[in-house]
Amino acid sequence: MSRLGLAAACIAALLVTAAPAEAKPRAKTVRTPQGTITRIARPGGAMHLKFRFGPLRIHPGQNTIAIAPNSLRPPGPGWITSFKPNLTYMNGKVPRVDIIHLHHAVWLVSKGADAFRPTWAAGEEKTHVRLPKGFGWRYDPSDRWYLNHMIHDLIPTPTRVWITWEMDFAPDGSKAARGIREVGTQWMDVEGIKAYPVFDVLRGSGRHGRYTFPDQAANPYPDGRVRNRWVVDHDATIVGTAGHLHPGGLWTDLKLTRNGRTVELFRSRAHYYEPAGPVSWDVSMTATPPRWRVAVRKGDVLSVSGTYDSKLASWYEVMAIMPLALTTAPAGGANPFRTNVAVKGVLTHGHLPENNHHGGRKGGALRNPLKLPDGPRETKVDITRFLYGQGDLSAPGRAGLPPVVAPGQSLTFVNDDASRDIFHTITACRTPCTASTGIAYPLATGGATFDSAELGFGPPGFTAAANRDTWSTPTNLAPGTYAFFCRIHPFMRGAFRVKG
Ligand SMILES: [Cu+2]
Repeated sequence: MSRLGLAAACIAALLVTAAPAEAKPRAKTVRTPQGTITRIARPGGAMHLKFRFGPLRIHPGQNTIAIAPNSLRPPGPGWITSFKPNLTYMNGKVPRVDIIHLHHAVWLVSKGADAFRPTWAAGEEKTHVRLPKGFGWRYDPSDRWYLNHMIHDLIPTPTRVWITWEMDFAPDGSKAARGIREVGTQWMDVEGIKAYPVFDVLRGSGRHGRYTFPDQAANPYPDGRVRNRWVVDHDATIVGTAGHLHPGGLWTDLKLTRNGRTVELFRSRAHYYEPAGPVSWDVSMTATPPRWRVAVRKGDVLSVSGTYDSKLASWYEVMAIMPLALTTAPAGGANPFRTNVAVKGVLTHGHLPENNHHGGRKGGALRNPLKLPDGPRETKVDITRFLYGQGDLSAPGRAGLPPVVAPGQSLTFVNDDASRDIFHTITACRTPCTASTGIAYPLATGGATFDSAELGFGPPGFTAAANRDTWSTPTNLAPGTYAFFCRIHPFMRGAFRVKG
């Protein structure tokens, strides 16, 4: 989900929940086996809640998904009015995004006998959600909460982290809770509700350097079930939304179709602070402004799409999600066929310091594969302990020379680290692919477009793993030297050569 940015709404923003409150004497922290809960009193009997879930043990190079019951919740029945996720080390410091990456966390809530529904979510864009004044998500102590999280370690070093989130909360009976109208999260995702809802964007696909899923996909839903739509089942008001994308993502769109007419409701744009453009997590999404309300009717069809850059690079395993905050309480709302509701959104945060390491600097220690002599003729390369067994650009001597295959032949990579739940990829990168690693480098920019997917194993449909540990290079590559990297551990670089 990216992570996933999200759950709907607006942001009056960062200022509202900023740090000074911590110094107030009325903050009270409770420790539990699952983490800590800090309660800070606010006017009108409201409270600001801070949760730290963990500590979570992060294994070397992990990119796995976990799901666990979540007992870190408000102290009693009431209303949740904002949500702000993050990730920290044990000392409270936020990890650099090129080292530890919050791929996603999704807060799943079940009420009574209902199924678990995704209600809030976080991705590396860390969208801060604040419902418009007067609305809240209902919390009851009988609700069950689960947390689905995917934390990605980009280096071979283990560590420990907390997943953190902050909520503003109005307990029942408090002045702050008076008149609050209930909202629910309607999850809108181009891939529907899945544990790992991803698609690929290949360089050169789409039109004019942009690709929209599912609109421009040849066969977006092979099983025939259209997943990016929801038929509204009761008259309601949408009070907010914001999109979630991965690097390369430009915007998500929310549209409504009624009686054969379709209208845009909102475009959530990715605003990149990244100097290299739309290529990294140095980004913030726009959310709907606080007064935005759209009335929808039973039978309306809502749909979402995600538009990505397809000029700069290929983008693998990306997402496009756009949860809505929806209420069935009287809340008015514009008729989108009479009023243009697709207004400009509001950024949810500025540049974050954890995104300061962009990479791409030349002159590092890696060997330039274009200048290296031929390595041995090989049919197979093992990947062991974060090292491509032949042709790794960090390897000295003969081991670092690019293995050679004849035109029409292929080279097979085997990920021996898969047995330790470490996934690797072989992803084409423009040669020489030797610049420094950061959030914006390397990218999938090879002259040839190839990608192995994540070699490794996991419960099918639940993880990023391809459920195989081998991959063979395409047999149609022209003679030349091909550089590649691992998308999961981008410091890993290698090369091979096609030569008669
Ligand atoms: Cu790797």
